[in-house]
Amino acid sequence: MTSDLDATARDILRANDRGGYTIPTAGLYPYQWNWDSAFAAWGFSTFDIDRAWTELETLFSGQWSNGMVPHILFHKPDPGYFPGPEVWQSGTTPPTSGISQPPVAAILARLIHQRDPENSRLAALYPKLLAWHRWWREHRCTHGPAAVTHPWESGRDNCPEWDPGMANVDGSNVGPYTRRDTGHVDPSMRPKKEDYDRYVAILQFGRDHGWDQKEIVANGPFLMADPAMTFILIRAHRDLAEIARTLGEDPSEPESWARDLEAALPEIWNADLHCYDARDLRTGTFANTLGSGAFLAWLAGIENGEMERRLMACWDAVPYGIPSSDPKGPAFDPRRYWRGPTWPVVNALIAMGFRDAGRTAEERRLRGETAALITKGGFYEYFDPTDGTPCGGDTFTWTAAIWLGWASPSAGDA
Ligand code: 2M8
Repeated sequence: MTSDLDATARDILRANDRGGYTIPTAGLYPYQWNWDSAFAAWGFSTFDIDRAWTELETLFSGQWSNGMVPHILFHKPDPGYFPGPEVWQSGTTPPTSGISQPPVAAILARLIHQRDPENSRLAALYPKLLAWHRWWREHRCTHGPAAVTHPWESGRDNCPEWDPGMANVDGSNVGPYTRRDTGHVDPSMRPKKEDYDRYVAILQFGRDHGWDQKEIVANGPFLMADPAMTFILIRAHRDLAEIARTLGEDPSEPESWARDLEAALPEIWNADLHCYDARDLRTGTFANTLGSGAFLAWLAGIENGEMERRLMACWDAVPYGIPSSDPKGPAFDPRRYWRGPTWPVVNALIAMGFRDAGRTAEERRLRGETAALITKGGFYEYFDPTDGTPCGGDTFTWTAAIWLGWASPSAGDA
């Protein structure tokens, strides 16, 4: 069964296609973003499988020689976004940012390959995926759990989990700059100026050290263990191992990386919070805040009763989707970006965990709530989980993609 909304979602992907890559939404995000692009590929795979593979191939065209796949690829100059290529100074072709983003590509490439098992394009991507996952292992998992060196690397830019690490970043000397995001959407839905000053300060440290990964991890202004990144990596390493098996390659390396991350989970278990929690690796302090990071435990197949009671209470506190921070917590801000809103894209990842664990009721509930948001509000970037108000950018690529791949009735139960 297809619907008008399926047609609209396909139109959004086509309209945001810039020729081999898809921008998240015109105006606000005019370049190729890493995890947005992997979701775009999944969306394309429902109606144009060749275009899906091309999306992933273009993403990997930005891979650095050290294996990192950057969080933004600046294929064509666009003055509408800050910070652009002249600020990051990657020195690469195409110019890119200097940090990465959640490695969901292997998770989604596996799903795309299941739709197109005879296609050899996955085989060509495999060594690139493996090199990227090795980069995560060598440069972000040095302390046990996966760490991020910039809030933008997490993809959950201003979530409350980063507050303790950000408090120690000096943003007072970054010099003048002009934000562009607040010209595209309501500023009350965006990170604040003090956040941006610090984002720029962390960027400047990396750039001024030639994006030397060892230096950034050892002495950079921000280093926090991220439950979300840890869970995403566990899942992505396992899916990469499955891809390896399918291709007749040796799966042992990604399998061992997944096991090592699982063994490190006690380091991010916050017993007072009854959940996994972000932790400042410079000070050892927990964020003491329940956020999307904790919910992604389900994506990695991690379960325990104590955590589950806590997470379900948090979800039950709002009618629409999983909130990006605890609705009863002091930081909850239902329309300010990653400080409370529900994100269809995160809901889709959590639902993959539900589905794999045979938790049909939870998967259906989350799918139904996400579908209701999109049906009523449109293909927005994210939504207020208390009343469903659409927020941020409109005609958003990853919302259209997860509609086609998961939330639409036409995607089915399988
Ligand atoms: C948001 O992040 C960018 C910086 O990378 C921004 O606000 O300028 C986040 O929601 C991120 O997860 C997403 O990939 C990006 C594009 O949709 O926007």
